[in-house]
Amino acid sequence: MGSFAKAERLLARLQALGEVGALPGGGVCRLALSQADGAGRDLVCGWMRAAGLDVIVDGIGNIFGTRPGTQPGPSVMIGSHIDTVATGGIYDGNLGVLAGLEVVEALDDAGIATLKPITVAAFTNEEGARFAPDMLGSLVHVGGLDLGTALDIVSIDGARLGDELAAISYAGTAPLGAIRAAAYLEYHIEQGPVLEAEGTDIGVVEGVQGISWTEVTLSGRSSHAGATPMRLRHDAGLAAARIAAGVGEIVRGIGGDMVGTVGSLKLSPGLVNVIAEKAVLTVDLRHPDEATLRQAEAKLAALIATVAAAETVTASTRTLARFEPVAFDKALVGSVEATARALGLSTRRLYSGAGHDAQMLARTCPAAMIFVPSVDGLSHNVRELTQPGDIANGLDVLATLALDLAGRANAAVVGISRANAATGETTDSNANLKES
Ligand code: HGY
Ligand code: MN
Ligand code: MN
Repeated sequence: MGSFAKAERLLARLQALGEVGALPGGGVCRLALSQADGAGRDLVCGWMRAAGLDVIVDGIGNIFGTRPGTQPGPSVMIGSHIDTVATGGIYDGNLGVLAGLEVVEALDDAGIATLKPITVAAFTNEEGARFAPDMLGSLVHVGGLDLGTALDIVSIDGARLGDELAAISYAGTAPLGAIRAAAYLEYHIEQGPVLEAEGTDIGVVEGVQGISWTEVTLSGRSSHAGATPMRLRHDAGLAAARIAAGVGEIVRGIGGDMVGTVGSLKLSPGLVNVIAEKAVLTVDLRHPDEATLRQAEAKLAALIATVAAAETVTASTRTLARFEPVAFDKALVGSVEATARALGLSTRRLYSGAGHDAQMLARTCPAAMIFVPSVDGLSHNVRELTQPGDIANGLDVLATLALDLAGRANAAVVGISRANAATGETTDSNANLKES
């Protein structure tokens, strides 16, 4: 059945963008505001401009490409991100941005004018892997973090965000919030095992679980690994290991949907025969229920205090990200579901385990997400893969729903020019402009 959009061009662009920052052996590394991210941005902006979109960049580097509608006013926004983690795949985020581009180009190909503008958005630093917090660009876009504070954030490699943004020439001049969205759609891979395990085509995302990122710094005293009796040690390494193990116990103790991750753990001086004087580790806790997430955070704080006392080290913590669970607009979620089913696709509702820009846009307009299956439930892994047929399914849902939301301004005519897209007039004199 399908839609007016076709997956071939989208699949080719996913591969082409995946070449930017490609890792030997597969996967991609385009950490936010790196040179590779800059090159990826240049490629996507080039495609947007070639498609005739009006491209603007705001002060945090968010990119917006707009196809005009016949009526001025808020856009139907289709967005996601093109930055990746260091061992990322070619689909996470990129799929949503490039599918949005495909939708607007397919509208052109079909000669369809829309009432509302359609804007394709690529938000800065969604991953948060290099600069915390995650979903930073969309958070600034919706006014959840002021620009000055964001520009002064320092990365895990010691760089200032504003300097890195300028270094890749994406410190834009467009005012924040310049593009207002009437509705926001984000098409994304599930990044988990649910859809594949159930053989379901489309995930109808009801919301995003709460996220809590904490950086824990433990300070002890370095001394000789052999000559120092255990009773005299201030071993930051042992304390960090005990906390990391304790996170697993807390999470398993709460059970259910609770997840917790110690993704980064650095010891210094980090030598085989030196008791670590310093340890810095990150703890990522998530749960769909805010009260349960807070319970886990309280247990973590108690664990840190207990271990620090037992190992006679000092502990300090810094919150890197903290977002409460977000429920998407019920009516729009229902439209995702109805659109998918009308296309003959199977659906199931679920909450997103991963964070997404949609959870920020949801603060300002109805937002919803479309998920497609991840092979082996893998993401944030160079083996990330979603099958072409699944990508086509999600694109059909996105394209159909986006057109519904934007409203059709004309019957399909041949040869609509970019200049006339805003009026719905045709350049093809033979075309019969039928009332739509
Ligand atoms: O961390 C996340 O959930 C997302 O990948 N930024
Ligand atoms: Mn993502
Ligand atoms: Mn991600």
